[in-house]
Amino acid sequence: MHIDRIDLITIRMPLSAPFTTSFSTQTERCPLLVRAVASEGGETVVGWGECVALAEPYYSPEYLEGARDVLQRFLVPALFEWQTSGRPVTAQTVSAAVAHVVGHRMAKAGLELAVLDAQLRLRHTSLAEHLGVTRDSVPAGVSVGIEDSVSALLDRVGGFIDQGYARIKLKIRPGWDVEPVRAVRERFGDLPLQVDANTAYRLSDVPTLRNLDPFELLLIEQPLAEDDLRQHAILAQQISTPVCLDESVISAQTAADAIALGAASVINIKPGRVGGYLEAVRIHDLALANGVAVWCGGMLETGIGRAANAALAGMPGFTLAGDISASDRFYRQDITEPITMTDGAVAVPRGPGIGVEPIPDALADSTIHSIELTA
Ligand code: OSB
Ligand code: MG
Repeated sequence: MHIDRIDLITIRMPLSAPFTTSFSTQTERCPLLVRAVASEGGETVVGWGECVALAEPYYSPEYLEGARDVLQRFLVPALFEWQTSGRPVTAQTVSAAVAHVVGHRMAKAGLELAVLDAQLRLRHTSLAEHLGVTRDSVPAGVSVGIEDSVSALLDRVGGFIDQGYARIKLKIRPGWDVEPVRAVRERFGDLPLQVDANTAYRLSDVPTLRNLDPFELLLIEQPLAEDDLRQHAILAQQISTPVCLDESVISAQTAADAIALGAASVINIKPGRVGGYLEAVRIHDLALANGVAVWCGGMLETGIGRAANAALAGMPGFTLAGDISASDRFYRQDITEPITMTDGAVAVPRGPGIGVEPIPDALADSTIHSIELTA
């Protein structure tokens, strides 16, 4: 496969409602799409990837403009140099081609996905088939932001339950934890429910976190800081809610460390956070071998990343519902044909590659910045 050209396309998409977490309130999303034009044996295809870095470095060190800069100045040139020196460019070699760049996993993952999509399209294979996925659909969970009041939260959750979501995740932070969880349990009963703190607590908050025990949550996601693996292990001994890691797991190596330390009995796998779909698969395999449940997280993806996540989440170790919701959870208009939910599940895409592509008009209407890089 020859990569002829790579475009970095930044788009702006208004959110249908503000989304508040312990680290920020978002009203719009500006994803960076990676478009790879690739050819082989006289056939030319376009592969798409999505870099999930947020606009600000509040969830992880990466952010939109930084990701775009590192892609433009370091990652894409490194891939072209790798190709020019005669080494094969495939999704499996992207990580080696850019390994000398430290970190920047979301940027690397966006590039890898574009190359992977192109490669699979050239082989007329879907991502799901490539991953050995046999399921037709995956259960759809929804991540519900922090609201101004408990009654507003109950309205929001009720709306998602009416739509058929299979699992609800509540964002929490100190001052917005036990009360909203109790209210949701009282109103909606024993639905599959979990919480996500995005690092907002400390070990000294154990008494508060223990108050969540009676609600039999599926898990608490990332209660403590990203680099507090040992403290997560201590916390896991002191609460009955299973501890799940998100921000802390940036690679298969940290996943292995977290499992060995007892810091996580569940792992949220986000391909962007760990540097790509291939590393995500390695974490899946490791977790499966160790009896650790995994589920697929989300980063308010467009249809591009959402479709790829729906394929990944079909792998056998993904035994918990992911943050895999329909396009309309966040967007009135997606840039691809919308990802939809039927009977609480999202279909595993079966078309070539990731199975979706941007609708040209929708892409043009939302593009705010574009860079063309040629080999
Ligand atoms: O912590 O899982 C998270 C969104 C942005 C950044 C971090 C997180 C989230 C979500 C939303 O919870 C997941 C989604 O539905 O895309
Ligand atoms: Mg999370």
